[in-house]
Amino acid sequence: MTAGLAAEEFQTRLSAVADATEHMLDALLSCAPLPGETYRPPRFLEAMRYASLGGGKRLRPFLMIETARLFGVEGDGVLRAAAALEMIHCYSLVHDDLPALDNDDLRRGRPTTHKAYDEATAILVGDGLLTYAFDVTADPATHADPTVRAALVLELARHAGLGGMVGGQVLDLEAEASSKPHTAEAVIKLQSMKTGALLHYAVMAGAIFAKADTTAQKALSNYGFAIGAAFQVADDILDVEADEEALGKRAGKDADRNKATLVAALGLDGARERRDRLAKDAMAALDQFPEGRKADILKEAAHFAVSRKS
Ligand code: GRG
Repeated sequence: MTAGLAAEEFQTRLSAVADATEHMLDALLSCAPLPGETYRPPRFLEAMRYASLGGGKRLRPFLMIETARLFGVEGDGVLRAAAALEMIHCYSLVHDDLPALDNDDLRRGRPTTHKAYDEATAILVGDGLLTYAFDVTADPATHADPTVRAALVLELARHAGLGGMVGGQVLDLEAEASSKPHTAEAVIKLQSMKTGALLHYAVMAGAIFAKADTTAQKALSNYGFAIGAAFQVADDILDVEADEEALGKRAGKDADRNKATLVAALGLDGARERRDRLAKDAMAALDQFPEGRKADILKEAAHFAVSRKS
């Protein structure tokens, strides 16, 4: 496959996965209560839908779905697991935008959830999405094998919680409040948790879902770590280089807030160099997959993670 063809196929697949994720989220966030639920409060459901529908690149669902597809596994089950992951991602964005955290007015080119509704609703929207993500992942409709479902739930909790995304957010807040300069080592660690953990889970969940063997899981884990790190350095660089309209959120805010970024720790050129090296590492981790196993599309995802404009 030529590089140009892979890029074109990547865009087609990304947009197909984004549409499928949108439809799955739309169906999951319908007003009909599930067995065991009592009632879904309409205004609150509308706010949960506002926070999760109609925007976003859907890169995490894409990585999960395409990783499972490497092993010939596709369908509604993996799409449900992917939509659940997107719910966790959307919850993190809603909470991250709150006045107590980043205090942002704009997300995905629209008012943030607490601006469109109110703060209490936005906090509860995050809680609702977080909880529902585990419901959807653990539901037998997601995978027939209970050991796979249990493994997905465990990995999701480990990547999203205390020692993963939430822990990374805590380190980020501590770094922001500190007057000491941010070392590259500290920034790399916090970014691997805050942003990298969900991207790593996306890849690992695809492998777990498809019951990939240990060697394949190891290679995919290396890919997941590298693409997660590359994605966040690219984000640090975009915050400096991109304009707000393209970003769909406020630009230049990292420097204003003494954020622990790799641009601050390494300078713009150093951050660019690291970004490009990580993208190469991510692609190299996939070299062990034979031709025809569709690894090219995941390689292209690494390229996208570092060349995107938003
Ligand atoms: C429990 C208070 C509380 C917080 C939850 C807020 C939080 C933990 C974690 C923050 C995680 C976070 C917002 C990391 C930033 C990651 C990042 C670069 C997000 C943007 O991802 P994209 O570009 O966004 O994939 P789209 O809009 O395309 O989905």
